[in-house]
Amino acid sequence: MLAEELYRPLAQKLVDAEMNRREVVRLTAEYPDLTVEEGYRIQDELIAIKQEQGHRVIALKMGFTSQAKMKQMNVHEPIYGSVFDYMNVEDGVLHLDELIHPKVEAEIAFILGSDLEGPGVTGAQALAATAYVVPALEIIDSRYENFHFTLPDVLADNTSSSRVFLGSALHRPDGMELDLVGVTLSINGQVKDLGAGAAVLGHPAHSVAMLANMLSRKGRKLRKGDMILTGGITGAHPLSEGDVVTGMWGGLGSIQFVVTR
Ligand code: OOG
Ligand code: MG
Repeated sequence: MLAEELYRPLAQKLVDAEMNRREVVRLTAEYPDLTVEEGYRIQDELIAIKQEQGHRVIALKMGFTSQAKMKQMNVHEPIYGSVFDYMNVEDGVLHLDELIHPKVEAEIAFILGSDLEGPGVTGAQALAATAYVVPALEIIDSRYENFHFTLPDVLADNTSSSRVFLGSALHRPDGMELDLVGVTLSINGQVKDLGAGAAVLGHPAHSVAMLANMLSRKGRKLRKGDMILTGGITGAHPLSEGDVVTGMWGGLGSIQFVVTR
């Protein structure tokens, strides 16, 4: 069991790694018995540190909700983390100088129109509670060396949260078949990856339901107005200076950004 006094310093170590843009050795190298629960407790400390610094959570995110992501990172269990205000990029430019080894992945985000409280929330209930959906390109940037981690490590590291580009148009989900929405992810005009909403647990609304159910175990619930990133439909792709990245979603529009130093 991880000693009580270690949660804060381990969270601080990951906050520092992000701020200094320096990768660190995964926590399980030193603490091989770290559990999933302890990983979430370090994440809670990390969120508290950021909030003390004046940052605000703008979205929750699910991870490892598709085969593409689970296979790529060799983690086979859905996870959740937080996205902060400073991570939201609105000028279409990703600055490599601020990051370690960023990768991009295509997702669908939900914005709730009513509260959603587990346990036992279904995909249909999650969809009924959804006011809008919006496409998202998520930038993940593990603070760990070579992007190598185990499940407890990536939980402690706030699920590699780094940046997010959101589509500019909100779409009502009514009558939309989000499982059948096709997505392409292109870099410099070349399609690097593609998929459909169904890649995410059969339907991205299942990811929102799962999050509500996971949070209920901690006495938490999702609230009206909350935004949820439902997880990568595509695998994550590394980025280089000069790249022009384009995500296109059937019926939801597109997002483009450029990568600079
Ligand atoms: C962890 C974050 C996973 C997703 O959409 O599956 C994630 C990682 O892959 O580094 O954001
Ligand atoms: Mg993601």
